[in-house]
Amino acid sequence: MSAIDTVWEYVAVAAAILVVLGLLLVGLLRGRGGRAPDTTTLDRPDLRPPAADRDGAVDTLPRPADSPVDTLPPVEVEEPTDVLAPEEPPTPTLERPDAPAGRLQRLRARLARSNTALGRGLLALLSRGGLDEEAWEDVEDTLLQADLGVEATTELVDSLRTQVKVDGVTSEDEARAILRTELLSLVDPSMDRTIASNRIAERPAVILVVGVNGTGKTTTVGKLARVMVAEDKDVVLGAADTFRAAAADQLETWGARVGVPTVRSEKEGADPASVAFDAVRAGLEMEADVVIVDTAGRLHNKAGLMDELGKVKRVIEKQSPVDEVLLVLDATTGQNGMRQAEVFSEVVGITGIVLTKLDGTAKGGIVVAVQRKLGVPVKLVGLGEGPDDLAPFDPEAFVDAILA
Ligand SMILES: Nc1nc2c(ncn2[C@@H]2O[C@H](COP(=O)(O)OP(=O)(O)O)[C@@H](O)[C@H]2O)c(=O)[nH]1
Ligand SMILES: [Mg+2]
Repeated sequence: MSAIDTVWEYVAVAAAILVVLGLLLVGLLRGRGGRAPDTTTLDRPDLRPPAADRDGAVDTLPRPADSPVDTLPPVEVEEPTDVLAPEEPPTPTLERPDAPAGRLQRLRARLARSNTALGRGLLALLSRGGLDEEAWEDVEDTLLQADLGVEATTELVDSLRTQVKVDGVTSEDEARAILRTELLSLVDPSMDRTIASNRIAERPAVILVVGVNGTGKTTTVGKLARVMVAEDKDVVLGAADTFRAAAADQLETWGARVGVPTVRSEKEGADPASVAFDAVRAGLEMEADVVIVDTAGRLHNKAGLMDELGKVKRVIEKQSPVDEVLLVLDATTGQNGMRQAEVFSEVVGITGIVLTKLDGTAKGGIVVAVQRKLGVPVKLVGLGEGPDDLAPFDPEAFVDAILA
């Protein structure tokens, strides 16, 4: 065989290899193009917990692994692990709320910050000793600015004047001691601030939460559910603010985080009274410890308010008494909030006040003013937007925070 022949043989073999490679490549590309549509019909694993899981409350849980599946480019069937691997395990982990007992301590600094204006101002004035008329007027102004109200301010100033005259106050410590006693008696530690949250005669306690829009009702219901979960109570929430679907979603999210079911209507504008009724019935059936019902606050006049809240309460009472009606008030709204409080208390009997946003105001005096006006105690205070920023109101801790 000549050298030329050998070269031709090599060329022929190389050409054959090239042809085979080319065919393989075409086949591969075809296969890819042809099979790609199949991949979009790949069954996505159902990541949601079983439907039986509490009225779909879990639907609103954040699902961090959601996006990879939807945005992945088509992938060959041969490599399904790429599609399935990034998913989270299906069971959501529930949060463990802080125990309420330790909270006021933790939140004290925050409360103190907002009220230093009041405490510092008063202490500075009083410890000067030998106050003249002008200085007493300053004391009065400081108290009025803190929303203590005219009546309580007059009482407090009269009493302080007497004591300063009798005892003679020259140091900040003496001033603090007198102020502490006086403020504490104004806040009235003798009031019963417990909240109905235990089963009563074989049925859950029922709490109705009312107040004007934006005061913090839904947030408070969510935080309160956490307080009760931390105390090992079985809680059911009722989303009777049916005006916007978002309101029920908001409540449901709060509940889902701590494994508390929310009874709601999927229909915007559903009858709030019937949602409240269903929530209480669910609480009875589930043998819950407490049912907390959130309401709407969009009511513009007293007649509308009376109609809606009155009906919610009456309809609930067809199957269970309402044990607690909590009025939520925004501490930053001052005298405006006081007027709202009066209207609400005329429409439904209020058993307790929740004062929210106390972290954002130096007007802590509103505690005293609103208790006097309505004759019911402040039971809870909101001290921030965090999930555990709700504390049982403790008069001594409150006064100490003001004078810190
Ligand atoms: N800083 C602060 N914000 C609060 C507090 N309570 C509620 N909020 C905020 O007030 C706004 C209105 O609350 P929401 O519960 O929706 O009010 P609702 O309309 O009465 O149900 C939200 O942005 C809350 O985060 C609080 O104690 N402190
Ligand atoms: Mg709300």
